[in-house]
Amino acid sequence: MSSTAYPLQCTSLSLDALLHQSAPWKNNALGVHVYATDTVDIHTQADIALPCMPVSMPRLDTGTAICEVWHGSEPTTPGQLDSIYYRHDQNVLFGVLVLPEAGFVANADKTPLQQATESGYRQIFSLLDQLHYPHLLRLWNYIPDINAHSQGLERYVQFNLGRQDAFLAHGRDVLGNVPAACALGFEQKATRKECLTISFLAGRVAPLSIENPRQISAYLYPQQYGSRSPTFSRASLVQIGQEQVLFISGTASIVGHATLHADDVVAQTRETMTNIQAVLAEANRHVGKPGFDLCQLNYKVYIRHPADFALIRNELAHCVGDALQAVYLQADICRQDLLLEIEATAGHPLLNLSEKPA
Ligand code: 3EB
Repeated sequence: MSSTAYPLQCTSLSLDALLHQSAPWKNNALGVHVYATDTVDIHTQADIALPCMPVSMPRLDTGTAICEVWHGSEPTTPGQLDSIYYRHDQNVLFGVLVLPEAGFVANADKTPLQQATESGYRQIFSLLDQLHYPHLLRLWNYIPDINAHSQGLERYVQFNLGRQDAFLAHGRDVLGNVPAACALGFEQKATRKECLTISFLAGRVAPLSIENPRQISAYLYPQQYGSRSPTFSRASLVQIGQEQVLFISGTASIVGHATLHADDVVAQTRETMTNIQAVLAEANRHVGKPGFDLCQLNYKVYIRHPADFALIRNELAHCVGDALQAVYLQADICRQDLLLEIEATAGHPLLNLSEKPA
């Protein structure tokens, strides 16, 4: 945790600390991601007074919920547009949408999830236009039952259709200049309908979209993964004030466009880290020395089978070393044969004048 005056930071803390402890940066908070098994509580915690994205994913490294607060170095302004709750400062806009599919009726052309996705992304683009934050930096997409099929289509494919349609409808690039993202699934519970849940960071300076030379760009994946390719880049390098922030998208054991090591979770972990290393090397071509290093990143590790947790953590510690900072969540990955996905973030002063974060 740190309180240096960085223009964009993410601080992790418990729900209790978020609600009850005071910290100077709380005045500068933009919004929060809450990963917790029972997110019912969170919906009723109106006193958070922050855009809050509840994601119902169990944490595997400890039993407790984790809150990740995005904050800057100046007070923020709140607002709401349609389904989006947002806050912004001069540099960045953070927003959250929770979209029930029940609000949409299946028709001959589009499934409810596809419509919910398209509607959510259209709302995001309208907000960015209205508030003049034209550039999407990073998106987090959480999709109920991502691996299931409905109306003859895999639900992740439905999501990709709706997402790309919205990009095209707003005249946005679907090749090259696209934001960093992740797309994970969680279980639809019998007792409560989970919702398509999306959060995003947008800014005023265009990010640099980074690709991985070991992988085909996701926006060029062949049709076997769906008639519309996923609209995301492997990473985005963003300038925010005097800081550079690197958002590495969800990364998996994919080389070219194919999944490797379908039945070997340790090999998938190693391949994923080789991919992250390759993305870092690409990013570092655009960053002043010394550049980003594996041991500076904050990782989030999505694991399909909880029983694989220890194997994955050990392999990751082996790749990164003692400085490893990671949160581990149980989640569904968008391809059935992927056993894990890892995303990461790092900040870096543009000038070496600023203090280093603690
Ligand atoms: C992959 O590389 C793994 O659809 O937004 C990773 C990051 C993945 C983002 C998305 C999907 C997405 O294809 C899956």
